[in-house]
Amino acid sequence: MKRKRRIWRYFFFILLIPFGCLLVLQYAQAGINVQILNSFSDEIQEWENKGYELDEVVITDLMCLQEEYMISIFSPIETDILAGKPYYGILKIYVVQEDGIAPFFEKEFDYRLRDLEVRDIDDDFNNEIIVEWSGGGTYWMVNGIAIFEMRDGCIVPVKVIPPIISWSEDSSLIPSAYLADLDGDRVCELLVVDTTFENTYISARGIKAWRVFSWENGYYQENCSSFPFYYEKKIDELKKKLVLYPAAPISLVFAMSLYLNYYYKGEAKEGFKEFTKFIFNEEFMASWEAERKLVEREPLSDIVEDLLSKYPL
Ligand SMILES: [Ca+2]
Ligand SMILES: [Ca+2]
Repeated sequence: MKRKRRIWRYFFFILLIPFGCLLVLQYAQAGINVQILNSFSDEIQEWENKGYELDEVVITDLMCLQEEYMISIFSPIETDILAGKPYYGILKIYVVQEDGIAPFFEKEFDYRLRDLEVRDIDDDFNNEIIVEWSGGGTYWMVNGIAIFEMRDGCIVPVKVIPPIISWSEDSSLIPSAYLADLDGDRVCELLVVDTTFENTYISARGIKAWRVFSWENGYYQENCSSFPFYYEKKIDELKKKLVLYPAAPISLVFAMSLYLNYYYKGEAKEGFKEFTKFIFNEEFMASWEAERKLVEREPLSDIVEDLLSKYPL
C-alpha cells in the first residue's frame, strides 16, 4: 500500500550528530538506506552552492509499483527582491535506486513553494503530488496549489477543464484553490475561487463564490450543480450575514456572493429573487446612496447590470 515518510528530521541527525549507535538506530527505524541519504546530502550540497536550501522532502512509492521517488522542494536561501524575483522555488523529483538517487523531474516556479504533500486524491491507489504555492500577497489570485500526477511514466500537471486562467500562464498552477472531499466518497473535489469581482466595487476580497470541479475520467471538470448541498450551506451562511449586516456597503458583498452561490448551484433565477430582496429595499438603497455621498461608488443599477452580464439568468 501507499507509503509516505517525511524524513527531514533525519537529516538533522546526519548534520548534527556524529556517526554512532544513535544514528544507526534512527536509520533502521526509518528504514532509509544510508547510501541514498548520502547521495541526497551531496545533492543538497550542490543546490546550496547554487544558493538554494531544501524546504521539504518526501519519499514515496507514487504508483505502488515498488518504485520509490524522492520528492523535494528547494527554495532560494536569500530572495533577491531588487532583481524583481522575490518568490520562486524548484520542485525536484528523483528516482530512488539501490545505490542512490537519479534525477527524474524538475520544475521551476515563479512563486515560493510553501508546502508539499503526497497523497491519493482520487482514491485510485496512486499518489498525486500537491504543492501549495504563494505569490506573497493576500489577494486570492496570488496563492494556490499545483497538482501533479504520474501518467505514462512521466510527471504531468493534473488537467483542469475548463483550464483555470492564471496570470502566470502556467497550467500547473491553480490560483486560489484547495482540495476537499465535499461528498465523502474519498475522491477530492477541487475548489477554485471565482475572482471576477476581486478588487471591484467594495473590497478586494469581498464578493466570493467557489467553483467546484469534480474528478471525472482522470481530470478535474467543473461540476458545480452536482454539489447543491455545498452551495446551500454557503447560501445559509450568507443569509445569516445579511440579517446581521443589512446596511451598505458590506451587505452588497454578501448579497452579490449570495447570487453567485445560487448561480453555481444552477438556480440563478431563484438567486436573483433573493438578491433583489436584499438590495431593492428602502433601507439598503438609502444606505447605498448615503455611502455614495461619502466615497465614489457606482450607481446600484450599474452594478446589477454588470452582475447579470457576467452571470446571466
Ligand atoms: Ca490518485
Ligand atoms: Ca468527493
